[in-house]
Amino acid sequence: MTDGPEIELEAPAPRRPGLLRAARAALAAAGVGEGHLAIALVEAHDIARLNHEHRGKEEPTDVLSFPVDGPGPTAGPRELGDIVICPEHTADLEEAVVHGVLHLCGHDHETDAGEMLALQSRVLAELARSSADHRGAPPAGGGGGPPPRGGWAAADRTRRPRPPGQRRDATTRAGFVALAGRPNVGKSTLLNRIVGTKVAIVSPRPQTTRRAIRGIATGEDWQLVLVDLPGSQRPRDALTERMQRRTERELRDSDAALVLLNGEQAVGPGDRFIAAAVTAARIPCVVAVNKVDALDHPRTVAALSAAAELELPPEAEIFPISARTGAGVQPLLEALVGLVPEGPYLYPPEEPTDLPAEVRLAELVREQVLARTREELPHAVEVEIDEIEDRPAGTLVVHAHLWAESESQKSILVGRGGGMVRAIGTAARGEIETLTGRRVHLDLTVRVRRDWRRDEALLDRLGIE
Ligand SMILES: Nc1nc2c(ncn2[C@@H]2O[C@H](COP(=O)(O)OP(=O)(O)OP(=O)(O)O)[C@@H](O)[C@H]2O)c(=O)[nH]1
Ligand SMILES: [Mg+2]
Repeated sequence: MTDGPEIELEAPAPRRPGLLRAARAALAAAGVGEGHLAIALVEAHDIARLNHEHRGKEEPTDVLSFPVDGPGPTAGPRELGDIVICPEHTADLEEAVVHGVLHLCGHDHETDAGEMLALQSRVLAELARSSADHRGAPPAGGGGGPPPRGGWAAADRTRRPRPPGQRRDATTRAGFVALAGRPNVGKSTLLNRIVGTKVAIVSPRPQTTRRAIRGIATGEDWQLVLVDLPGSQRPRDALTERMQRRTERELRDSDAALVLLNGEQAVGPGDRFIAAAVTAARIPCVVAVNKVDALDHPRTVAALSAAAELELPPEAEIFPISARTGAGVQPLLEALVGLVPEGPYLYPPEEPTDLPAEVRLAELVREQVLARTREELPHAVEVEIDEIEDRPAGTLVVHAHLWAESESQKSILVGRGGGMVRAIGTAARGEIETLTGRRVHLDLTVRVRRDWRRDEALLDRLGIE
C-alpha cells in the first residue's frame, strides 16, 4: 500500500492548490507512484542566485529543478528533489510545475527527441480539460487548441471590471482578495455574507479573528477567495505579532484588496496605516464603508467623503454597504470580480472555505466564549479540538478544551456549578449541528496554560501562523 507521492509546497500564503494538482498529474504521467518532492516559490533575487550558483547564469529565470535520486532502485520511496519557481518570471505556474516535475522524474527535453515537451503538453491539456469539467464549462472546441494558461502569475491589473454572471467566452476570473480593516469594522460579517455561510466567527469584541480565514465565493464564471485578516493593531505579544505578520504577508500575496471602514467611526490612524499597507502592496483595491444601516443620510455622506480622503490609488472606488443587511454588497462584489485576474478556479466551487474541520469547529466554540465573556477574558481564551469521533450511529463526538491563562479565568469559564461551560457547550453544539447536519455530542473541558499567547509551540499547534 502507498499513499502516493508526497509533495511539499513551500509557497508564500495563500495556498496554491492548483500547483499540487499539476504536480500530481505530472508525476502520474511520468509513472511515479511514490516519492517525495518539494516545490518552492521564490523571489527573483533568490532564483537569480541559484541560477548563478548552479548554471553560471547571472539572470533570474522561471524554474529550476534539482533532482536527487535517479530512476534506479532506492532504499525507500524515491527522494525526487526540489523545484524552485520564481512567479515573477513565470507566465504559467502550472506549466512550470509540470516542467520541473518531469525533469525530477528523469526527463530531459535538451537531450530527448521531443518526448518530454510532448508529455508536458499532454499533462497541461488534461489539467485544463479536468478543470473545465470541474466547473461545468463547455469542453474546449475540438479539444485540440492550446491549453489555457494558469492565472496566478500573469495577473493583468489593467482589465476593465466585468460584472459577475456575464459569461464571456469560456474564461473565468479567480483570485485572492484580502479584507483589510481595523478590528471590529465587520470584515468577518462581510465575508460570511459574500460566501453565503458562516465561515468566520463574529463578535462585538475587537480582535475576534486570529487567523487569516479564507472564504470561497463562486459564481457562474468567477471565484473570489476572500482572506479575512485579523484586524490590524499594534503587536503586543507573540499572538498579536503573528496576526500582524500574517496580515502583511497575505496582503503581499493577494490579487486585490478590500479596505473596509466602519462608517460609525471617524477615519483614524489605524485606517490610514491599513491604507498605506495596501498601497505598499501595489495591488488593486476598493474601499467599502460598512454599517451604513446604522447611519442616517448625512452621516453616510460624511463617512464616504472621509473615506475619499484616505491615501489610496485614485482609481479605488468607494462603496457604502451594510454587511449585516446585505445592502450595497452586490455592486461591491461586482467590482471585486473585476479586480481579479482571468484564470481557472483556485478551489473546488462547492467548498466555502479551506479551513480544516477542527479549526472550524474550534472557532464555533470560541464564538460562544466571546459571546459570554467580558474585558480581558475573551482574548485570553483559545479552543483546541482534541478529537472528532465519527460514531457509527451517526453522532459526531467532539472532544475539545478551552485554554485559559489563569486559575481565576478558569473558574469564570467553568462558572458556578459548571453553568458557564455548559452554556457555552450547548450553544456551540447547536452551531456545530447546523454546520455538519449531524447529531453532536460536545465534550468541553477547561484547562489552564499560563501565557499561552506567548507560547510559540502552542500557537503552531493551534494553526495560528
Ligand atoms: N450595524 C451593523 N453592525 C455590523 C455590521 N457588520 C458587522 N457588524 C457588527 O460589528 C461587530 C464586529 O463584526 P466582525 O465581523 O466580527 O468584525 P471584524 O472586522 O471581523 O472584527 P475583528 O475580527 O475583531 O477584526 C459585530 O458585532 C457585528 O455584528 C453592519 O453592517 N451593521
Ligand atoms: Mg473578524
